[in-house]
Amino acid sequence: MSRFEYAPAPESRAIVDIKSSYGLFINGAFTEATDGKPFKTVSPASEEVLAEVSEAGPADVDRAVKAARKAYEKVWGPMPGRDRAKYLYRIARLIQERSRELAVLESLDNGKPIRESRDVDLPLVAAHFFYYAGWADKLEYAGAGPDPQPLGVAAQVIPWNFPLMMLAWKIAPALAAGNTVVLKPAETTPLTALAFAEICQQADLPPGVVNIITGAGRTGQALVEHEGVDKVAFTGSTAVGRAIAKSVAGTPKKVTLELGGKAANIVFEDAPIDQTIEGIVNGIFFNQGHVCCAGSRLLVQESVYDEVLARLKRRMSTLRVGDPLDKNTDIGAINSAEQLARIRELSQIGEDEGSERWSPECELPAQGFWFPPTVFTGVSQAHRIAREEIFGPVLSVLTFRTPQEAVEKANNTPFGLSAGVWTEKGSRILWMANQLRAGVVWANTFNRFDPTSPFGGYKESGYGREGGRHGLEAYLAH
Ligand code: TAP
Repeated sequence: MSRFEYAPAPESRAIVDIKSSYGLFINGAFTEATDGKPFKTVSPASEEVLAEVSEAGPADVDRAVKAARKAYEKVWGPMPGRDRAKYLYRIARLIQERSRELAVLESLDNGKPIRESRDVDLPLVAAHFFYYAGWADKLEYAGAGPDPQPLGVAAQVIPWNFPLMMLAWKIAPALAAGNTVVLKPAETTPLTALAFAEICQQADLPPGVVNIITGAGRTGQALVEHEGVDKVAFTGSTAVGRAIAKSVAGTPKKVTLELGGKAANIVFEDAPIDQTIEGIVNGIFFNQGHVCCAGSRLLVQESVYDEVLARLKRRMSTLRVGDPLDKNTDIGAINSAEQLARIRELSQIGEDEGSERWSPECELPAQGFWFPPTVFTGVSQAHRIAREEIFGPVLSVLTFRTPQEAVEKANNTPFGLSAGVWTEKGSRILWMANQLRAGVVWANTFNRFDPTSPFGGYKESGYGREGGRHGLEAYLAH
């Protein structure tokens, strides 16, 4: 595969104002970390250092939790829901106003194509705040009884794949329900969370209601283990989720975990073929496959296997990999060198275990972290690429003959976050949706999100739901 020089699109880069260094956002102001060292955040597309960011140590975590506690007790908890709603609406509008800039910042720090951050992430982020703003004065209908009460201080730890969207999923329902928050973004993608801190200032949100502390895993650990925290909300890997569940066991803290996935995307012989091919591509190559609910296991009915594969490969050959800030880019950069190493390692294991690997001819930039769209055929259920989350643009294809066999194969995973079904038959969609052990089942579409829909997993994909009325329950005392 050839490599070319990467030159970021200058005109879009110009609309963001990235400072050379950032402090922590505690009690409504940016402050220096007292006991951590700064770290660098880089653009994964160019490896350019974007900014230096503070690492919060235990004393900083303590300051942030205390600020959140004070704001909860003195201001936010007692505030009438209709007044909390005003702040949330204001935040939603500011996100809309700054959405171009936030989309560019997200693409720079994360590596995702601007078309996705601009047309998917940012509209959903704003929609999430609008949606939960509407709930703030209607909590008695949230399903937590006639007199729902907030939990207190929420510790929220999020991953790098949808930095601002995961922030919105966490912060909007927590604030609507009357909680205050301390949020830690992922180490590789802190910049949009810090821009969100500025938005909280612009919105005149009372100090301490939202605190953003940056850092690596140990900052997250210190935060969730802090005894001043009432609620832990985590999105990330199953391994870290398990460690968090253990660390809070025996404490009064309430926990929700959104963890990994290995979704089956199931194609029946009567599926509308053009739409299905687009759905397969969107299912696995959206956001470089850094998607917990990615359709990473394609199950194709044997009778249409040859046709689906041929058309999928043809479509994959048209995908453009490269500059995240170029509006024509379909697949951006892999978020970090570590993630790239993991994708490479699992892909090599796929070959070693006997699956056939295919990628289209594709030029990759010389600097940065890149992986071509890849499909593995001849995959069996025992192969690691069929069982483990790769979290990259890598699709494993398996086949089935009967709907029953499709269900058995789809459910043969420790995960249970999402699944997709492609068929013309409505009765089959309903039957499959009942049989599949997955929190979300998409029919003739994939990776579709909406703030009104609950989202979350079965089995090792975690517990609790985010989105919709159910997303509020996680932040209310029952
Ligand atoms: P993780 O390594 O689990 O990191 C997630 C967050 O937890 C990061 O902010 C991380 O900090 C922090 N963290 C790491 N160790 C911690 C600890 N011991 N205690 C508390 N916090 C800790 O996952 P990732 O690599 O960022 O994200 C990829 C994973 O997230 C995938 O498995 C994916 O499936 C899952 N994911 C799930 C969902 C849903 S909705 N189910 C959504 C997105 C992603 P650092 O980044 O600084 O290490």
